[in-house]
Amino acid sequence: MNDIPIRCFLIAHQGPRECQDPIEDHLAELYQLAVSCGLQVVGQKRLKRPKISSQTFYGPGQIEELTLDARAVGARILICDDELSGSQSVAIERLSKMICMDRTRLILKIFEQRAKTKEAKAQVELARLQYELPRLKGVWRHLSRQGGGLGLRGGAGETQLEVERRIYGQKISALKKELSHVQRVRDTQRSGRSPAIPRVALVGYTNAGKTSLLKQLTGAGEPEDLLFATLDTTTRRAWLGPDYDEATGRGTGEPKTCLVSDTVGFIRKLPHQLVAAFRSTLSEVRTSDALLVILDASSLDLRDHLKTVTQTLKTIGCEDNFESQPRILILNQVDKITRPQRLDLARHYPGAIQMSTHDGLGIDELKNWLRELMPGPPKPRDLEWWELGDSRPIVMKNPQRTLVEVKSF
Ligand SMILES: Nc1nc2c(ncn2[C@@H]2O[C@H](COP(=O)(O)OP(=O)(O)OP(=O)(O)O)[C@@H](O)[C@H]2O)c(=O)[nH]1
Ligand SMILES: [Mg+2]
Repeated sequence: MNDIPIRCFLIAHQGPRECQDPIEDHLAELYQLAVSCGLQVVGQKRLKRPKISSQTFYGPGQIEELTLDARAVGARILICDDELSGSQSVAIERLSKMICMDRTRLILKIFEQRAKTKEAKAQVELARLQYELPRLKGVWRHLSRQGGGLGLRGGAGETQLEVERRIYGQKISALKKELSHVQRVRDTQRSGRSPAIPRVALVGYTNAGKTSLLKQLTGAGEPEDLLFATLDTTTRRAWLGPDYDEATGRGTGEPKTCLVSDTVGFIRKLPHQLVAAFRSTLSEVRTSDALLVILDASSLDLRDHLKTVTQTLKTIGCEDNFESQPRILILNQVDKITRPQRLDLARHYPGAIQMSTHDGLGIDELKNWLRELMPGPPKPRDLEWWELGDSRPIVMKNPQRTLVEVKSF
C-alpha cells in the first residue's frame, strides 16, 4: 500500500458582499476535512467572483490560473468548498486535468472510510447514490460529447444515462427497504427498554468531545482527533451516584443511572443526503429524554457551530419540544482557553456547563443536572436564549428568558 498521502488544493468562492474572514474559516474547516480524509493539503485560494458561472462555477480564467498554482505544489485533487453540479465538476476537471471534488463529496468519502457496521455502510451508500443520481446527467452529457473517443456515438450517452439511472433507482429502493427494516428493529429494541431509566443523547459539532464525554460518564468509547470519528450510535449506562440527598435525608440510597448515547457529529453544510440516510441512527437523538449539546469552547466559530447544531436538530425532528426534551449546553475543551475567555463565555451562555473532559471539570455539575431528570415532581426551568427558535412565541418573564416546566420521565 502506498503511504504517501495524495496532495490536494482547496478553493472557495467569495461573493462581492462576502467578507474574507468567514471564507477563511470555511477553508480552515475544509482543511480539517481533507486531513480527516487522509489527504495532504498543499495550498488554498479564495476565488472572488460576482456571479457564479453555470458551466464552470468559477471563471474559466480563474481555473486556469488556479491550475498553475496547484500543479506547482504537486496537487492532484482540487477540493471546492462550494457545492457543484455534475457538469460543473466535469468541466473543472476538463479544464484543470485534475480530480475535482466538492465539499459534499469529500464528507461522503470520509463517511465511506469510517463506516464499519452493515447499517452505517448502507446509510453511507444510500447517501452517495442520492448525491450522484442528479449528477449523472452532467457526467454522461460530457461523455456523449466526447463521442467516438470513448466508443460512444450520438445518443449513446443518453441511453447509457437511462440505464444508469434505473440501476441507481433500484439500488436506492433496496437500501431504503433494508434501512427501514433496521429502523423497525431499533424501534422494537427501544420499546423494550425500561422507561424508568432516562435516555440522554450526546449531540454536537464534530470533534467537540462527544465520545470523550461518553467515556467520562460510562467508561466506553475511544476519542480521536478526527472529524466524524464516530458514525454508529453507542449506548451505555452511566452511574450518577446514589439516590440520596444528604441535605434533606430523603431518598432510597439506590443507584441512580441513565443511558447515554453517542452519535454522529454535525458540521456546517452537512449533506442533506447524509442527514436523511442517517435517520435511523439519529432516531436515538429524536426519541431521547434529554439532549446534551456539546461544542468545542475553544473554537473561533463557536456561535456558528451552535447555530449549525440547533438547525440540524430541527432538520431531524427535534423541534419545539424543549419541554419534553430538555437540553443542556456543554462548552467543552475549556482547558484550551484563558480565564478571561471563560468569563466571557459565562456571560454569553450563563446556563451552559463549562467542561473539560480531559481533566474532569464540569462532570459533577452535569451529573447533578442529569440527576434532576429522574422521575419526580416537575421542576420549573428557564429556557436559555439559544434554545428559543426565532419563530417561537415568547412569554416574557424577563427580557431574556421564558419559564417552562421540565416534564418528569
Ligand atoms: N484539550 C482538550 N481536548 C479534548 C477535550 N475533549 C476532547 N478532546 C479532544 O478532542 C478530540 C475529539 O474528541 P472526541 O471525543 O473524539 O470528539 P467527538 O465529538 O466524539 O468527535 P467525532 O466523533 O469525530 O464527531 C480528541 O483528540 C480528544 O482528545 C477536552 O476537554 N480538552
Ligand atoms: Mg466521536
